[in-house]
Amino acid sequence: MARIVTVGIAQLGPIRRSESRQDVVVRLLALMEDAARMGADLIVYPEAALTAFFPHWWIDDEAELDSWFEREMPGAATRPLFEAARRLRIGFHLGYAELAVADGRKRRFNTAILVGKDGAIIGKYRKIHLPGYADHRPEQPFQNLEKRYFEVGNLGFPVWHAFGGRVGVMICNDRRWPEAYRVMGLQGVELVLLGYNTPVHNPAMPETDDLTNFHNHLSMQAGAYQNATWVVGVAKAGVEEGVDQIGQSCVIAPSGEIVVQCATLGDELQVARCDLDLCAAYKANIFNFAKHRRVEHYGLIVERTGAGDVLG
Ligand code: CDT
Repeated sequence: MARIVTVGIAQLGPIRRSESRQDVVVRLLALMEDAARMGADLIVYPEAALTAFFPHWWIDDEAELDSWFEREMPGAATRPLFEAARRLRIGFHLGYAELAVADGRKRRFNTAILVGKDGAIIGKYRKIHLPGYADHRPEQPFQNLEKRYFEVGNLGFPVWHAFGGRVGVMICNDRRWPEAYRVMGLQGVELVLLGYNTPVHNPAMPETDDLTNFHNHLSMQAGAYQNATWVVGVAKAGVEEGVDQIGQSCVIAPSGEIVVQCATLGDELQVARCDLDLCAAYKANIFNFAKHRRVEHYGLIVERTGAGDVLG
């Protein structure tokens, strides 16, 4: 019997700097209600889905910086999402900026969680590949300060048993790195979820601006095919506080083909029926890692990840 997971991709349009968490959650809930009506098992929201993407501007004041982060999950503003998930029997993926306090020290991460149909958190991922820089570059039209505001994630690339399959989470820039998919592929991943905030313009490499949409799909389609997995990529799109961000949210099959894609740059829901069993033929044949990978000939030092023996 086919293992179908019906996935809703909940693309968001821009979020204003002044928009409250409560107002954003109203938008997220409207998309969740629609997704549930359309039979979705799971709805996927973008990276940093609760606020405008604040790494695009310089913040000096620590209290102001803290105000962009969630100290608890669920918190007062996000609890309605967890309650609705339980009521509607729908899981969700949510990206947010996380402020954790450990040994009296503040730690900031770019985080995403996977929540089950019972409203309980299944797992958490903290972004590993942080783009940009930590210094102020006021000459640029906008900043890319993830290296200033976030620590590198410390949870590896976990894959969880969920929604009848093996589900992994990465965040935005991770999708450009083949090893992010491969570490999950080696754990048998069947469904990769990711959100992104991707400006059309790259101030460091403006000559590639025309290729931003192409590189988005190129990275995710290659990751899906080469690791025999579904990939779900969801954007925060449109012009947000002067930064023009791409859309193109989509669901990609293990064949590498896009099966569903958003058509706008605003809040938009699309739904795809993902048959996890489609992964099996690719995993058993062209990308049968145990049979065909030849790591011992690659000349690499390969490390264990802590998530199990990923070379198994
Ligand atoms: N949020 C995030 O990671 N954005 C980056 C922008 C990089 S600029 C090329 C991304 O990889 O989409």
